[in-house]
Order: sequence, then C-alpha cells, then structure tokens
Amino acid sequence: MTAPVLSVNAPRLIADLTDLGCIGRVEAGGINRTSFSAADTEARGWYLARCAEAGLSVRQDGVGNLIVSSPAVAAEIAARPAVWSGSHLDTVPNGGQFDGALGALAALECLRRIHEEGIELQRPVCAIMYTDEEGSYAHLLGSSALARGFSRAELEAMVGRDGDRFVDTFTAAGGDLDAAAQTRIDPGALHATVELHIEQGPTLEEQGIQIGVVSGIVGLGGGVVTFLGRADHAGTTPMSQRRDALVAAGAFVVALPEIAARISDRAVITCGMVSVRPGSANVIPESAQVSVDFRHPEQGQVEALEAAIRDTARNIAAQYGLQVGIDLEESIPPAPLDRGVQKIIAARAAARGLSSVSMPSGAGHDSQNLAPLVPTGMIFVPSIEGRSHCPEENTSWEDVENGANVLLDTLIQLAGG
Ligand code: HGY
Ligand code: MN
Ligand code: MN
Repeated sequence: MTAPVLSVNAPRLIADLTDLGCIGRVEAGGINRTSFSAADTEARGWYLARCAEAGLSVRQDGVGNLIVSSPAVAAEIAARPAVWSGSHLDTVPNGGQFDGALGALAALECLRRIHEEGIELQRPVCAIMYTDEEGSYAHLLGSSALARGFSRAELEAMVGRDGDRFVDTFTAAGGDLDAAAQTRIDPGALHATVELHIEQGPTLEEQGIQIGVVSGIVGLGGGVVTFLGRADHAGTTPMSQRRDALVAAGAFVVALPEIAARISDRAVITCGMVSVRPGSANVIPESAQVSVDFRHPEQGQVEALEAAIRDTARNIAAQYGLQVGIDLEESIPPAPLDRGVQKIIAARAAARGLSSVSMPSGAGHDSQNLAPLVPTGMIFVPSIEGRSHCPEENTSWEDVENGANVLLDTLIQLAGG
C-alpha cells in the first residue's frame, strides 16, 4: 500500500472553518446562511477571496456553482476528465458550523496543497461549491441543475422557504435565468467525484470509528401540502360549522409518523414548516400549508411514501370538508456510491492508520445527483453526539484533519498521482 505523499495544512483548514463559522452567526448560537441571503453572499465572497489568495482559477456556472482549479490546468479541463470534490456553504436556518462547510473547505485545502506543492497529476483536481444544497428553493438545487437540469418554467415556479420567488432573488443577485436553465454537466468531463462530510448521526462516535466510507445515499422526496377551508369569526362560529384548515393540517401531521411506520422502519417523514393564513388569533384559519420531507434508502419505498402521503392528505381533507393542494417536488432517487471509490477511501484511511466502516447516509448530499453519472464516493467523519442541523453540530479538529487527509489521498489516487 502506497504511503501518503502529502498532508493538508490543518491549522489553515481550521482557521478557514473558524472564519467561515463567523459568517451568518446569530444570537441563537447557530448559523443562518441560507442560500442567497446576505450571509450566503458574504460567504461566497469570502470563499472567492481564499481562491484568489491561493492563485486558483474560478469558473461560475449558470446556477452559481463554483468550480475551482489550478490555473495551469484550467485550460485542459475540457480535454482531461477531472476529479471533483466539494460541498456547500449554505446552511439551514440556525444551522451548524460543519455541514457543507467541511467538505467545501477541505476540498479547497486539498487543491491548495496540490497546487502549492506543484504535484503533477494525470487529471485535474477541482474544488466545487454547490448552490442551495439545503433547499431554500429546491433541495440540492446546484447539483440537480448539473445532473438533470431545470426548465425555465420549473425555475419560474420555484418559491422559497420565505415565500419569495426564485427568479426574483436569483436575478437580483445577478443571475441569468436562461443560463440557469441551460446549466448541465458533461459527464464525459468528469473522471470521479468525492465529497467529505460530517456524518450528522451518531454511528461513528458510538462505534469509536474515525472514517465512514459511504455505501449509498438515501432517496429524498418533499414539498408542501395546503389545506383550504374558510375564514370565519373565532367567537361566533359554532364548532360544528367550521371549516378550519389548521385542524385538518394538524390531523395530517399527526398521521405522518404512522405512515412512516406502516411503510418501513427505515422510512422517515418530517414536517418542519407550518404556515397559517390569514394568521390571527381570532380568525379561523382559511389555509394551512405544511411542508413534508420523506426519505427511504429504496426508490420503491420513496414512491410508496409519496403515494401514502397523497392519499392521507386527500382523505383528511374530505373528512373535514376542505380542499387540498399537494405540491411535491420531483423526488431525488437513492444513490449507491461507486465501489471502486469506496475501496480507495477505505485503503487510504488504513494507510493513515485510521479505522473505517462502510455505512449508508440518511442525509441528502449533492453527491447523489452526481453518482448516477460519474464514479462518486463520500467520506464521513464523526459528529459529536450525532447532532446536526442545529447550533450544537460539532466535530473534533482531529477528525476534521483526518477526514481532510483521507480526502487528499483519495483525490491524488483518483487523479493518477
Ligand atoms: O436535508 C439534508 O439531508 C441535507 O442536509 N441537505
Ligand atoms: Mn444539511
Ligand atoms: Mn450538507
């Protein structure tokens, strides 16, 4: 087994993660860097400054994904399939410091080390930063655009978590809708992709293992269900004569865990957002909109979850004498990851004396959009107490360094070094 030829500059990577962790930090203790927010824009500017400082070239595609490479190889990328690595800088509302940030900045650090040492590789290595991974507008937006593309009509229909239209936000940020609709990756331009990420669950910590070699990524579905009733006076309308949209939405939300349990013990369903109109304590709710996020490692079961959610919403609406609108996004299929890349990751971990285990991902990642097109792998490092998507999200600096070094070794091997 070949010994590692290079290591990351851990103090520099830790300083980067710490600096980025200050952008969007809120009083509640977490980080609000939802995509296209002022904090997300600041983070992108900060990232671009790090690329410039390192003398790297950056290309921005039509949806704002950033593709970073050494200037020496930038011109050759079209001719030589590249090895990509990266993740995202955006966060969920009041999220943590490591989700996405680790993979984006570790990839940049690996590229910096390869560039500054002048390591000659058969294939270019690129660091990637994907737009809107956390789905302020669409889950895994940047990689979905690359992998399957969005029509203009789909982009025009996208409404954000805060009720704003994607087109308005995107064009205000300088985006060009036609370019966004034309964004696609040429799979022939890629040799492989690898993403480093925190586990976001408890397995590695509980088992005392340093590196997770991801075997596959869960399938994702989601969208919104809107119950439509009638606004009336809260004091004068008898209980028997109400058409209360929120009461029906409440019954629907209570039914979600039952649906998951009925389908499979590996199914999960979450409602994380509720919006009630007109929104007054003394008005019976006319409309109640709830989000749904459902996941399963098998596509057939993702489809079964979607069908059960639709049936339940319709049945509850009928039971309460209401109308219902069901608006679900196209699901993102589960993605088995490349066995060859998994083997390389496990071997590179072993070469550094690190323990590793094969494990699935219950979180969604941009890698699952790339996986059907190009050999793709993911590396996990432990999350302290398994916490994620919350301010308490944390990973030790030792695990950050280990994961980044395994990523570097894996990239060098994939790039033919
Ligand atoms: O929601 C997810 O699984 C991911 O963090 N975007
Ligand atoms: Mn996340
Ligand atoms: Mn993530």
